[in-house]
Amino acid sequence: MIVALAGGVGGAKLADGLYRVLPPRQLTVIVNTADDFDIFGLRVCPDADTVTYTLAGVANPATGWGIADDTFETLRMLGRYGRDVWFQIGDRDFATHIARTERLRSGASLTAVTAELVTALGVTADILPMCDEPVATQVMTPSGPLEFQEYFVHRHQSDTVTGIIFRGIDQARPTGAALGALREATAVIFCPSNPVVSVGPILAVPGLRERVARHPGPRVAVSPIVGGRALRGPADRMLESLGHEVSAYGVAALYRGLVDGMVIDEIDASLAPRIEALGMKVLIAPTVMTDSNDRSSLATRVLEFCERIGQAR
Ligand code: FO1
Repeated sequence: MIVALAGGVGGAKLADGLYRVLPPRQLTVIVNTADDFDIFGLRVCPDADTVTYTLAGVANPATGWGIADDTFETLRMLGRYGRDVWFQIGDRDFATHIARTERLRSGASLTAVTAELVTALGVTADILPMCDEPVATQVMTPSGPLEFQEYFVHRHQSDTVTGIIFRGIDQARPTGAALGALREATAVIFCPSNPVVSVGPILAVPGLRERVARHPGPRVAVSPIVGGRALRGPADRMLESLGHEVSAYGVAALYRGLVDGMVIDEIDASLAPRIEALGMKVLIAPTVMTDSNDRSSLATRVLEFCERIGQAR
């Protein structure tokens, strides 16, 4: 069993590669839930849905999130009723949030509901929320604290980030399913997701960081920073304003003590000695995934790297 830790679109791409190259039922993805929020009375879980839709082969290829060929009639009507419609939810995507919210209100856990949605879409990987309790990322900015989607979508990540808070994290607990998957894991893979607001909340669930730190099998991270820039999203600007080096080395430094190996892009090959000096092995590989072949190739390279690290232990 391979456990992958993932956030949004970049993480979903590598998770998809792993899903394609691993034997059936050998992948568990633990997803960030600190981007989750309520809108129009519905619970929306962007990262869980992005991973689920991607593995199900129904994700919108243009955005990476949402559903391919979705229509937006419900949102248009909500706009006519005067609702603020900055968060683009398609009609089919709405169905996911309605189904989830209904089950959560009837008392089901987020883990159980997510499993139902994943199964209904024909995905045979396990996709596990990092915890069942609500956790919400708050972004500190010079204009004051912002809820994550307000910062990310509504304000287009244009604010300088001076701090991050995961509200509710102290009450969060690792789920039995996540702990069970980690117990079974032959390797743990940190997907190329934002280390601060995607992988960060997963590791902030009390007990999970420690669990990963003492994991007996190989643990490998793929850098989401390539050539000093985030492939998508605000990770580069966030790292900089929070005082971290904006490079694959900066990401490796954040994961020190948690991973045995870093996968960095060919363009960053010169960073290898500094990353090795952190006590990590380095794999230099093409990490930019533009199509499904890239996803599978990178996943294969990452799994081989895990195997080599495992054998050398
Ligand atoms: N991201 C956007 O940039 N704009 C949107 O309008 C938007 C809508 C949306 C709807 C459902 C969903 O599951 C995700 C959506 N996302 C949107 C993506 C998402 O908010 C972010 O990519 C993640 O939270 C960051 O990982």
